[in-house]
Amino acid sequence: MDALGRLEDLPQDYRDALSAQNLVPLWPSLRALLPPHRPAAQTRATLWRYQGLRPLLLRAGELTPIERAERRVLVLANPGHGLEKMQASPAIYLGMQLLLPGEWAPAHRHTPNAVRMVVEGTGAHTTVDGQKLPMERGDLILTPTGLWHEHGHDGTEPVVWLDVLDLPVVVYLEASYHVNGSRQPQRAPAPALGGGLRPMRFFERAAHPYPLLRYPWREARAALEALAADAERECVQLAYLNPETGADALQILGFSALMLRPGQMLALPARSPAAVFHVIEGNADVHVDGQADFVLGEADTCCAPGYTAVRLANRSATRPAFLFVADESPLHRKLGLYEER
Ligand code: GTQ
Repeated sequence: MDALGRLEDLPQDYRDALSAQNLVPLWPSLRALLPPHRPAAQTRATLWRYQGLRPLLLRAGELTPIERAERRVLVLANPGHGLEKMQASPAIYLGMQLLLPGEWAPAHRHTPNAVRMVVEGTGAHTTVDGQKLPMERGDLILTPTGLWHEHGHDGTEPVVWLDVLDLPVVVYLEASYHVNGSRQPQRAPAPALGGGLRPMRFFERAAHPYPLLRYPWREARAALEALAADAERECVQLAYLNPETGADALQILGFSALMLRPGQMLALPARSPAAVFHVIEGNADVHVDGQADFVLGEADTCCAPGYTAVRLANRSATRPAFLFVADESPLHRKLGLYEER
């Protein structure tokens, strides 16, 4: 088949006439828009080492008071997209946020959804929709779209957490905005949910579309260890779900916790969504097919583009490894684009 015509093949007066009427010929760009067999990804397999970013984040604590930052965050940006885009993948934004003892990150709400994965320190808390949620290492805390949230810190050491937002896709949709608010009145904590039981009153359905906002690591870790006791089970992984609906915890990005047994290797199929891996405990090797071999230590974070096979390995012979995984699969499934190869 003949190669498609190029822009340069067209006479300049014709190109100028098109531009003057905001028209563009398709054929010179057709192959770039619709490449053969697999997408052309800008997302590059990228590793962000905690030991590298931590001193810079603490220095931000000295350089910029919280009042001048609102959220003191260093963004984990993917160079394939350009650092200024501040995105890890097409739909995932990652940031490491620092809150120092006594600091207060004031209330706001915004259209993008956020989650926090607590990396280090104790004594901080996030108040989401009036519920004060303690932040302990490894906890996953949801800040769904539109809910008020503010962060405080009653402890004595710096607290750091990983923010995961669907910001890039919300920005792309020109739907990203925020509203500032004042300190939220605190409501009683949400009733405990467990074993499929929830307190109720006759004639009243829970109105809250997000009934569970905090997933304590203590519970997730114990559940992973219980799953791992079944030696037949190859993939020891738990999805963070909405306990009332059984759907993904949030609408756009998906979240899970994964355990690698000592010495375990786990081959993940190439899937259309991009994914992020963050080590909660232990060490993990992450091989991104044809792109990268990363060795992740505790609190390290990496991303892998979509349509790419990934191999995870725990080289420790004695210690399990625990990973937090964020991916774009809810979005891909809703759009009918989800694929496994
Ligand atoms: O903590 O509310 O990393 O609004 C980016 C935007 C964190 C937050 C981020 C935010 C927040």
